[in-house]
Amino acid sequence: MFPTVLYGYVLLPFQATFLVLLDVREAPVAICKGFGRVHPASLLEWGVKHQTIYIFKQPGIGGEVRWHQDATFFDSTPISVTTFWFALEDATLDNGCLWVEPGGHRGPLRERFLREGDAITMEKLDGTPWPDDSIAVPLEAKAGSLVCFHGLLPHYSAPNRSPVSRHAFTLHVTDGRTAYSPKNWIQRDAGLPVRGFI
Ligand SMILES: O=C(O)CCC(=O)C(=O)O
Ligand SMILES: [Fe+2]
Repeated sequence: MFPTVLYGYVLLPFQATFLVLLDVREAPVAICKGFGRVHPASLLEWGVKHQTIYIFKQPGIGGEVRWHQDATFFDSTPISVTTFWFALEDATLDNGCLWVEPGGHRGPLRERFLREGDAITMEKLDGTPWPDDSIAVPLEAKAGSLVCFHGLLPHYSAPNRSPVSRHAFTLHVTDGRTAYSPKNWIQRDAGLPVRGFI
């Protein structure tokens, strides 16, 4: 049941409070229009939110998030997941900001996380190695900034060994016109149906 604490994350069933606090309702729409990819028309119309997470990266103990692509966890046909990551506090090199591979969203999906009943597996799709850390670029972000990226973009974040926390709020959104895989980890039931922005 929600909320569930997972590796320093809290999965939130509702995010209206954050949307109001951050005044972000329009930002994702503008950005998705700009992407001009599978959902150019209107995120308000077509976007469906599958997961909202409050991420605590606490001072000194905040853990690493390894290289991954968000489409691994939010598969759809065609791939449409877009990540909206809001810095609730300044994210810096010291406290574990995001790192990404420039242009990496043009590469293949490497793996798919499958949930079938109680069984979870990672299906290998492509042998392309994760990028060398030396080519990654850091995305330092001031509190209140939005970092938005394609679901195929490889990204990671380093541990937080600093005395300063790095809290963030993230939305994973797919295009409601695509087929969301029934084997994705996050599934909604009638009691907690998937929702759009309106
Ligand atoms: O904030 C982080 O450390 C990782 C977040 C992430 O991978 C995501 O929001 O997709
Ligand atoms: Fe991610």
